[in-house]
Amino acid sequence: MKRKGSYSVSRRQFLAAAGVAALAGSVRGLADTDSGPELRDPSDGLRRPNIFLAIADDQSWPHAGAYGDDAVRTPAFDRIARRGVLFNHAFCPASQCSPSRASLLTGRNIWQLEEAGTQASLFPAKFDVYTELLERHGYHVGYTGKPWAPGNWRQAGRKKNPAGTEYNRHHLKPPTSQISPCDYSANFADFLQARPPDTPFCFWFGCHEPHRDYEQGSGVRAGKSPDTLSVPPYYPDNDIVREDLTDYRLEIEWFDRHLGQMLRQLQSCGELDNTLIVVTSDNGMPFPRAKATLYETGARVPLAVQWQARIPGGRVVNDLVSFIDLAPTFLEAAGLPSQPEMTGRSLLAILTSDASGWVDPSREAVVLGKERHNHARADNLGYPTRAIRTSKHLYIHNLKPDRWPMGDPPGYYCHTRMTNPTKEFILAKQRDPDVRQFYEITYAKRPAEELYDIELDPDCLHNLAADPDHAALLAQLRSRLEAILKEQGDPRMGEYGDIFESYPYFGGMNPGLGGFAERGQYNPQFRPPRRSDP
Ligand SMILES: [Ca+2]
Repeated sequence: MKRKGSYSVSRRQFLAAAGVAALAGSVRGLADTDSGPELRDPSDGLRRPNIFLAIADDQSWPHAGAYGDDAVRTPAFDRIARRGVLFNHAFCPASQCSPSRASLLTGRNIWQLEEAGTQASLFPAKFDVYTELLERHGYHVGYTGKPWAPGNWRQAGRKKNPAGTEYNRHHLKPPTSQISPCDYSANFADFLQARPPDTPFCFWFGCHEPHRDYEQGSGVRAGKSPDTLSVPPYYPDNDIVREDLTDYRLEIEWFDRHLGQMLRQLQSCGELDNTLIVVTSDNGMPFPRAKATLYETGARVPLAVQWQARIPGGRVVNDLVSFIDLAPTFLEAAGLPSQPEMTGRSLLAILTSDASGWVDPSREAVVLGKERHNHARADNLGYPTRAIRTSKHLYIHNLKPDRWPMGDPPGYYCHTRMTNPTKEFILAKQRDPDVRQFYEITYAKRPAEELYDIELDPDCLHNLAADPDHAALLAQLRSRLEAILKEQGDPRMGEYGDIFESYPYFGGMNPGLGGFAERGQYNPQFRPPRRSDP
């Protein structure tokens, strides 16, 4: 076996992590010839792997070619899925940018992250992140595009963004007025050039797309057809919505194009084989009943993982996995000890097996949650909610059902003030009898409990919580969720759950909502009493 580079992982650790499956993966990788030049001999595998995370901003499952969506072209994602493992049931713990990214970085759920469990707040320095743990163990760590954001890490006592050192120097002329000018792949080249010799790297490609705004009509102007996509049943099927969904897909394609360029860069510098590549999205699409909800389009995200030197490819895995599993996976792959404060469990055993389908029987449920998103209600209140998603059902507990789920009318600013034609159409026509049903399911108030049969009702349209035939199941999922939350120390299960409402918000404040609206300040009304208080 040829070897090169530094060998920081012991042979024992390597064998434990990879097993005989590694060889099978290498052979399959070399046999796959769809990407040009022959890959280099991966038998130098005792080096610590590079860790490469590509994270889109607001892309739902199943909006990628590998999942069967013919209306979006994602050749780079699809290639990773073919050469690695495609996860069918991957979930972000919170359907929001910064809490979801904080969970990914720490391996903890949002109710275990204090301020960082809410959108655009602080990221307390006491929470270890995998990037810094790898950096302390000799990794070269950096990011391009969108890191942990939005939020304030400086005021929380951190010296740099939790995603690593910034590489955002290069810009290009983007194909639309609303796509970021960040030249992600040129910045990745910068990062690779800055790497000391024989040093493994950990890179975060945080694409700004397909987050809103979109240049309206850009998808059609780029040659995409709005006629082939399927419109979710909770939106009216009309030209406005189809155009919006087409513009969204164009931005997914921009993400994929840069991903493809970075894979070629990895290949040309000889690092493709020994890089653990993870491609996903921080939360679902920025549309009604998707982002900032715990329904399938909000919390279920694409996930494909490739590590040519170790992972047998060409597999589809149905286990339910969460972002909190990624940090433990990265640490184990790098040969670092597991961190007891991380709640997630490493996926490495699944990845290095040669199994498909449901691989680990214990992975049959994930828990999800959400606290405040944007400034969208009086007193800057959130819409706290928790959920458990099993292989068959989704149970959602809305903790404050008296509040408006997507923000107070008339603005419903949970989805910010950005241009959102689908939202604007539904709100403008909400009294129209043909549109009312869509308003009811996207913006109206929700009951305290929701229960959906995902196999029969993947769009989560038929709430079974009040159905007597499902009463036993409802009670079972309710108590199971509560037990997990209590075990994980969720403040919402205790006396001072409203502490989440006190956390500062550093995003834009919306005028006219009333009550507390101080940007970046704690709301004293919801701070729990100090221990010394009577
Ligand atoms: Ca996002």
